[in-house]
Parts: sequence; C-alpha cells; structure tokens
Amino acid sequence: MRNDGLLTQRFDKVLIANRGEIAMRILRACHELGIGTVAVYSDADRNALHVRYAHEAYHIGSSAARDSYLRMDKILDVAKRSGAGAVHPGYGFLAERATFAQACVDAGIVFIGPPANAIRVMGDKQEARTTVRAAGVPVVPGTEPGLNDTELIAAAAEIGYPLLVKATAGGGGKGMRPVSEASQLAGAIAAARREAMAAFGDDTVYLEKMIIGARHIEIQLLADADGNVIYLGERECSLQRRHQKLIEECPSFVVDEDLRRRMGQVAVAAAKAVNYVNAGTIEFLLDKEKNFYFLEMNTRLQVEHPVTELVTGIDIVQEQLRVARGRKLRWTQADVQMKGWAIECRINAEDPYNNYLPSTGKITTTRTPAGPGVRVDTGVFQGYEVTPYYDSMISKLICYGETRGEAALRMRRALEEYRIMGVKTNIPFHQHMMDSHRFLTGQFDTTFVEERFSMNDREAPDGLEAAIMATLVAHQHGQQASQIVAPGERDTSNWKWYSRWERLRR
Ligand code: MV4
Repeated sequence: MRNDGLLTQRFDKVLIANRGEIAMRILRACHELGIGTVAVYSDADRNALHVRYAHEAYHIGSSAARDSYLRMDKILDVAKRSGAGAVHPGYGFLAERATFAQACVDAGIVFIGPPANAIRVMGDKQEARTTVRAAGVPVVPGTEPGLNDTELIAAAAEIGYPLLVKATAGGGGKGMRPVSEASQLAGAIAAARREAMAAFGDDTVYLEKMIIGARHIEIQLLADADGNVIYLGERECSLQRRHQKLIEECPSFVVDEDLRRRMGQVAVAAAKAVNYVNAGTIEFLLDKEKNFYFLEMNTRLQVEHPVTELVTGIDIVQEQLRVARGRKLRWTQADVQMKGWAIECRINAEDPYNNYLPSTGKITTTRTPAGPGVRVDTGVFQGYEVTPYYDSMISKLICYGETRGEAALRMRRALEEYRIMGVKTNIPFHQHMMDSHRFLTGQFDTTFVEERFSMNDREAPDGLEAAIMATLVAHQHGQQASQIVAPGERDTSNWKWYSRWERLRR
C-alpha cells in the first residue's frame, strides 16, 4: 500500500457499489475479463437489472440512498462476506469520498479508483487550484486560500467584475454565487458562507473571475500505478441545464489538434501533481478566444465516458480494472487515435414540457433503438418501476458516425425509434435539439439550453431544413456543418444547399 492510500493487487471478484446503467456497465466489463461480480441493492432495487446480471447479490438496506448505497459499513461488510477483492464505486454515491477509498484500502480491498489522497486534494477546490497551478496548469484568476472577508473584498477589486463566490467544499456548480458589482459582494460572501455551512459543514469560500460565454470542455485521462498518464481527447459538455449535462460529444466542434494536445498535456500535468491513478477527468472552461482554464477534476468514471470509448476504441472500464490490478496501461499517448464522432443523449424520466419535473411510475412498454452506430446503456426494462429515490437518468443513447453530421442524423433516427411508455421522458427535448440549427451547426455554449432553447418555440421550417441539409451535405464532404452554414447565415442559403444536396444524392 502506498502512503497516499492506493492499493493495487490481483482480484477475482468485484463488488459494484452502485445501481442502474453504470452498475450494468461495470458488470459487463468484469464479465468480459472473467472477473466475478457482487451486486448490492436497496428495497427499491429488488427487481433491478444489476441484481439479476451479477453472480451474487446482497440486500443492503431501505430505498433511501443514505440507508443503502451510501452505507460504507454495509458495503464493506458485504465485500468481506462475499470475498470480493475490490470495490468499484461507479459515479455518484461513494465514488468521490476519500474516507471510503481509504476504508477499502485499510480493509485490504482494492478501491477501483484513485488514491484516497488524490480524491481529498481534488475535493478541496482551493487546494486543487493551488496544486495544479504549481504544476503549470492555467487556472481562472482568483483568490489564495486563507483569506478573511476583508481580504476577500480587497482582492475582488483586483480581480474585477463580474466574479463568482465559490465554496471550497463545493463543486459541480454547488455553492456558487455570481456577483456583478462591488456593492453586492459582502452580502454574497455572507450568503455563500451560510449556504456552504449548511450544505458541506464548511463555510470556506473563495473568489474567481467569471468567464462569460465559455464552453465546458473536459479531458479524459487514464493513469497507471507506475506513473504513466495518457489523455483520451476531449468531450464537449456545454449542453446542460442547472449543472445537469444533457448531451455530450467527442470530439468537440471547437477543439483542433493543436488545442487538444495543449489541453491534454496540461491535464496530464494536473493528474501527475496529485499522483493520480485510474480513470479521471479534468474540466476546463474554454473561452471565446480559446483560452482554457482548469475548473476541477472529477476523480471518478463519468456518465459520459462512452463517447470517448467509441471515438478512441478504448474500453475505459476494462482499463480501470486492469490498472487497479497493478497492470501497466496498454497504450502510450502515440497509440491513442481518435476516429469519427460520438454523441450521447441522457434519457431522463422527466417532463421537458413541464419544467423538467421528474416522472415516476412503471415502464409499461419500451422499445430500444439499435442498428449501425447505436449504443444504449440502460438499467431499465419493461415492467421496471421508476421511483423517486434516485436520479432520473434511466438510459444513455450514444450514436457514432464517421462525421458529426452522421452521428447527429443517426441520433435523430434512433430517437425516433425509441419508445418508453408509462413515464414521461426527455426524448422530445433531444428530438427538438437534433432539430436545432444552433446544435447542428455547433454554435452553443453553457448558457444555450437555459437561455436560448425552448421546447415551445419551433424553429422556422426553412431554417431547420437548411441546417439539416447543411449537415447532410457536410457529411458527404467530410466537413462540419459550420463550414457550410456560417454563423448568422441562418436562413439565407437554404435553397442553395438544398439543390446541392439534391445533386449529391443523385
Ligand atoms: C465557472 C464559470 C465561469 N467562471 N467559473 C459550474 C460547475 C462548476 N464545475 C464550475 N462552474 C462554473 N464555473 C468561473 N470562474 C461557469 C461555470 C458554469 C458552468 C461550467 C461548466 C458547465 C456548465 C456551467 C453552467 C453554469 C456555470
């Protein structure tokens, strides 16, 4: 065991401390490698898919997560009773709890994730900033740790407005407050402290200059226990609502080879600064001038990992299992080649026509899309009961194509095939997005869904037709639609492109 809380050793049985589609994803990777699997489940999950697919399954408590999937003691007890040599935490629940990672290691059980210390450092957003900055990673201009209110207010004048008050213990958008002018600052700091104390039991806050109109781009990393770290390109994650991502893609429309290399090398440096091992992700903000800034590191497998898998051909979960067993990465940076384009739509049980209100009930019928370039990662089936206990994501629809246009057109086709009856889903949201001129031409940032996209307004049919035609034409040429429909050109050239498409089709 390393003194930073990492244990790697061979294991033949893995306990999956999670549920839903990600539990299924991890089970499948284990089974492909001939590794035994142990599921844990709550009352609400007695009939869940992961319980049926695992070699063994143990009940760990009632439906509320704090009584089951968050119970470290019960999960470690099942690991010991079942003889599991490792625990995979998936995402959410215990995935980013340094104390859980350490407790596994202390019990002689491999935690399939980073060393406990890397989780701890990256979980403290100020310590993360100072640690990666020392390794040469660009961070957003902001305050140093350890400042009192008077010092924060003095520092704000240097940083300038607008700025953000962020909770040190926050992350993922939790505990963040925008401030547009000096007169609001003291009140915002006080409010942010109260909120942070209530949410995290820690009222430490810091200030950062607000980067406006940025894209959210993240770099996927893989690292082994010998200190080898590689990047698997970027993901475009700007399409989100209230810090919940809805659509992700790999690669990003705005990242060229040079920018990818620079962001990748910086991300590798950030991981090395905390002796990172296993799969991880560095989140960046990319501004309009293509400056990029470190935001935070996600020290876990992410929901959107499949888009990277399809474009790089690397099975990230298999690789997590291998490096947790102490094996070296099977790839060097030079081996990583990106080919084609992948788009993921998160299918949530929620009503996009009613403020995305979560929807519960029994799935009476479901028909899952399939065919060329279509992958569906799901934990649900006909007869499954969607309960209010866990998050509303029930499936991920991932489409792959040679170009972005082909992936988007496949997504339109697959969404049309998809049927989920009995609960409301956000499939209409995704269909509407696949009809959006701005989506098809790659012109969006993190504010797009909340500020410029509405389920109620229909795009002018000719504008839409132009965008779809441009997407198709671009695909024929191996180009991006934006190279054909320039920003602002919206509906001037539709007939021109239509006739071009007609010619190409013949
Ligand atoms: C920011 C920012 C602008 N400027 N920091 C939100 C999630 C958390 N990881 C950090 N977040 C942001 N930090 C500075 N200095 C804007 C966001 C942000 C955001 C970031 C990524 C994806 C979506 C977002 C939506 C709103 C705000």
